[in-house]
Amino acid sequence: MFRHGIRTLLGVLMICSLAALAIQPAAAQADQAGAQSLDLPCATGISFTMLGQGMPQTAQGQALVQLELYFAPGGSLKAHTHPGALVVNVESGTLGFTMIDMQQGQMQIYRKGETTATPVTAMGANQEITFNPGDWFVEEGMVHSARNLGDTPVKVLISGLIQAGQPLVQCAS
Ligand SMILES: [Cu+2]
Repeated sequence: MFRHGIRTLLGVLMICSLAALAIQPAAAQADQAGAQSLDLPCATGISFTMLGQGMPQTAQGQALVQLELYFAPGGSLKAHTHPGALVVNVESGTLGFTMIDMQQGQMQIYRKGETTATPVTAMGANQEITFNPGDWFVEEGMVHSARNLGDTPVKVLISGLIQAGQPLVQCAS
């Protein structure tokens, strides 16, 4: 009788844990499996997976890189720069992006399905821009910050041409 009670309890626990797995966002969990966490003073809740990299002969001293970057809910990258130009494509979640100092850089923004860039003059410094899946942008040289605005993970696909041997993300002091 007692043993039967324990078996029933175990059965209930197993069903509960299966149900818990079923309600998790399966795609986001699977994509981030094996991701490396980005350990920098300006990074909170950020991880990444390197997808590929190479050294183009036509761009001496530059490395061509491709990676996926993940922002956990509440995750952010405070003021930082990159040592080159990046194309950033939002694959899932809602990303907030703030230009802090644009003096030496460039930024081009394309909304999902659009073939012409949104004029950057419409965006002031320290004004947060929202990006949704399908939106993409080119960023180069400026100081900026980014954060997850939603309660699901943000996944971005990044292709970059950066100075070889330099860290991809550099915290701005
Ligand atoms: Cu950045």
